Amino acid sequence: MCFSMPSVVVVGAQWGDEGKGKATDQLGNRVDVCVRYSGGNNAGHTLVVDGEKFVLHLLPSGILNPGTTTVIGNGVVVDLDVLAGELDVLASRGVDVPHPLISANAHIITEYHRVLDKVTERFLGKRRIGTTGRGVGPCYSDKVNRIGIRIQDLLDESILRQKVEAALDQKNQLLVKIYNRPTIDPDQVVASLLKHADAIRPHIIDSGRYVNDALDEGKVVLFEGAQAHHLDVDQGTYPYVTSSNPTAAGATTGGGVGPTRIDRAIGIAKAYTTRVGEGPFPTELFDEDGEKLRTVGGEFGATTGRPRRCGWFDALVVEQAAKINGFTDIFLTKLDILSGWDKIPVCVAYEVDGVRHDVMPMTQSDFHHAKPIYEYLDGWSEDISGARTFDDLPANCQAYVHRLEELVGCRISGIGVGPGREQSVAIN
Ligand code: 2SA
Ligand code: GDP
Ligand code: MG
Repeated sequence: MCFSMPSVVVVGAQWGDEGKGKATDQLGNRVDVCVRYSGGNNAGHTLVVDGEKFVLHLLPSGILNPGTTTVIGNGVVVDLDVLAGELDVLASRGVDVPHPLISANAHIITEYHRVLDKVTERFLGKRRIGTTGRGVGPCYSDKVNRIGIRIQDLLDESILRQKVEAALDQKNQLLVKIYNRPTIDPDQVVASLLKHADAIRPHIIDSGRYVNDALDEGKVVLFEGAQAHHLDVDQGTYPYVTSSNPTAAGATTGGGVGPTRIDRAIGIAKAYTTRVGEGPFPTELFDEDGEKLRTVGGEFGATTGRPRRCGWFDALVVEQAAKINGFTDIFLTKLDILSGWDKIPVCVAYEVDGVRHDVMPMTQSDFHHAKPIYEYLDGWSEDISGARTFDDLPANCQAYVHRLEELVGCRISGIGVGPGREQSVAIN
């Protein structure tokens, strides 16, 4: 991937797990500051460095690059136990990384958020969202309800206590009366948060000022998205979405910068499609092709281990993401997984109740009825994992990339041909 811009945002173009972690890590040696701007430890970002695999949930994916300072932005929700655990795991593997800087305004996921996430999903039954159960939705709800706990509250025990008590007032009634669960003790919650205060305190920053100052000094800043466009609470397949804004626009609110400060938006798109959790997915496969994609692609949740739903590339899904996020270019991942099919179907339109749609329909009802209309592209049999230039790719593989480019209306500037940091093809 060529990289000539001072600030860039990396956004998932489908329903997540496109390989954002790898792309972020790969850009790392040219990045001074890497900022996670949305989501929490629902994310699972996989990096493979010198054959060693790391799955990061909360730590920004730039953390393994020695020259990169990492920031957990104000738009992130932070589970302090998970943060400490991730740093411990890296240390136990002999990977010495500096503690990330953390926004004073980032919100904290507490025990009651985790409990509420799980009991709500159980309560919803067939109408469940299929969340990761990490407390992310309830934490963002409290943020919007103005009863959230923020990182800066760790600096003032009496404020922290008051806020936890206020937040638990209603929740304890809900837990007992609606969900038939025991109440949660505010003192215990406060103690579980305060045990992290000493470790966190030196790293708390005004992240908006920090990132803008870095840009003023000419530093290269990368904003790392979690989840993806179609899981965005505003732009995605609502209600089957996460509770934050993973889109490029989310990098402004969640990273604390104005829109004029981001020069480039890279969409990360998988060469086929996956989704984990509930919600519509027009190209989903229920046959042996779906099973083959899952097995060969290793499509299992990087956080929960859940099998991912698999299907063919849906050009309408990626075209929509490219348009709304203003992608300057796309990095196409996992093309190596498509070696070995005679024909590769690509969804080029939908049929909805007898009507053809060339772009994603406006309404949820139509999208739920969308049936894919496929174009069948010629496949290739060669193993492409060793390719490093576009010319190394078989002709049919090159044609697949060019056709996707045409369909989504955006330049493909790089291709992933394996999980390793070096397994990429840059296209100039
Ligand atoms: P939540 O937990 O409230 O954010 O769940 C709401 C929906 O968002 C989906 N979601 C994800 N989809 C893909 N990947 C995610 N991260 C993990 C991974 C997922 C895993 O990297 O594999 O391990 O299961 C992620 N996080 C949230 C979720 O499935 C719901 O549809
Ligand atoms: P993220 O959430 O977008 O960072 O993606 P995940 O880490 O959840 O899932 C992507 C998976 O694909 C991980 O196991 C990566 O190691 C792997 N991966 C990323 N890019 C490629 C690629 O180009 N080829 C192959 N074979 N695997 C890849
Ligand atoms: Mg993931």
